[in-house]
Amino acid sequence: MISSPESAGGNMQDAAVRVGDPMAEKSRPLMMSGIQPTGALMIGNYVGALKHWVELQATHESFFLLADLHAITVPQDPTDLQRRSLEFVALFLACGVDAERGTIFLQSHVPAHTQLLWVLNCVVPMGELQRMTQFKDKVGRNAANIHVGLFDYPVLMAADILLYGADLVPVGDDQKQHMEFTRHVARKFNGLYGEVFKIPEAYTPRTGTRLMGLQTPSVKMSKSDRNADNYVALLDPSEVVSRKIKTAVTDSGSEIRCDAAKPGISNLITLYATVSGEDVEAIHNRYIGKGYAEFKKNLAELIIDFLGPIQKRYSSIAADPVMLVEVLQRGARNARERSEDTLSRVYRAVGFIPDEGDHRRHSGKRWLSNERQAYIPVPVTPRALHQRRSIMETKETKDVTAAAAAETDAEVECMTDCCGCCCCDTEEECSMEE
Ligand code: AQP
Repeated sequence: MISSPESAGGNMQDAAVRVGDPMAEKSRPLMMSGIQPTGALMIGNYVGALKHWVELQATHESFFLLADLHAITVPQDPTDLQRRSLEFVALFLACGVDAERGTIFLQSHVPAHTQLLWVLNCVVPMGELQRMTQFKDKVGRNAANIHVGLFDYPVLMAADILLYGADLVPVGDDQKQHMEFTRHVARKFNGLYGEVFKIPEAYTPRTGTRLMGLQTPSVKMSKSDRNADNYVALLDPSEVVSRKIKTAVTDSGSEIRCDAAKPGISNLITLYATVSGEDVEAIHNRYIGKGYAEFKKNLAELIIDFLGPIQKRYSSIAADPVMLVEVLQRGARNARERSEDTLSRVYRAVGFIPDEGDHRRHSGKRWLSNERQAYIPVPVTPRALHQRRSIMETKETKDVTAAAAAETDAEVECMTDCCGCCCCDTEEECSMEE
């Protein structure tokens, strides 16, 4: 069975690191993940993200991002966006995310995200962004409203992750390409300016990481799908869940078996396996000789049983908006502290003069308006120096520039063909052009 809020509480009791011990927190690996406050938080988001947040918070220092800056890459009603942001925080807590142990925060409360975005924008070639699957997909869905924000989305996501020095990023299968892009941008920046960013790993367990639409199983289940029958929302009442599962698209025939030629029933079996924790093979065996109607009835019951405790906890948590705002304020303070540290290293690496706050952070001393104090040395590797010279196209580095251009072309080529050389560690891992 997928973790319920109760089982999440159990993990908390057993965990070796106790709340309120900041030094112990910082010695753990760091997990960073985010969700946009768009649409209705649904079971795909739980399976692809929240479930892992709850599991990993016991072993990782955790940053949970409510990506409201990302949310406005598609038009949002301002009142709805505010309401939904608080609703999502309440749902995170109801699902077992622990605001004492981890940091839950709003992206718009932490200016370093957009500040780093700008620096990374000056490193990322346009061509790489044009090839992003989600960009192409969203352009298809919002042909009348294609703007720079939508295009730049993966760079902001890279900034979100790199600011916190994340070791691990739990994402659904749909976000693997953006994760690979983030790793690529980090390597590129480090190559140019020195080892500033940690290279994060995506965390995407194999089973059930991409649920598909109930009515359109060829398209991934999405929380802002215009057709609400395509997903099961975490707050759907029981009768709505029953109806959505009952009317979910199945395929011709009656066999309950995963098959590439039967995306409808395969998706429902994946959903069943994820919610029950059972093997797909065990489900196949149990339903031999049984029909779609019985299978769907059992699946609906399973989901209703799973959602029940979450909805109950949500009702009491959502009744206390003051507490929710406090969670976000505390989260913003933590996130600002951590992210400003990285941003100041980035700024120094690219050659910006440190400001007063930056100076204090690095030397612990009071800022004096003395020019010498402004120049905090930037650690530079010979390789970074070499690459930067090649970009600046000085006379003596003309040949180097040509070599770097050829390398960039090869890199772009690699992304086009998705061959698993420069933009990925292994061919299997490469998802730049899924
Ligand atoms: N169908 C899915 N199956 C598994 N995991 C999924 N996720 C989303 N859909 C599925 C995971 O949930 C998190 C939500 O990320 P997001 O809000 O940043 O945006 P998204 O990936 O674009 O998710 P949606 O649900 O499709 O949102 P809308 O419709 O608003 O764009 C991510 O970890 C994602 O992998």
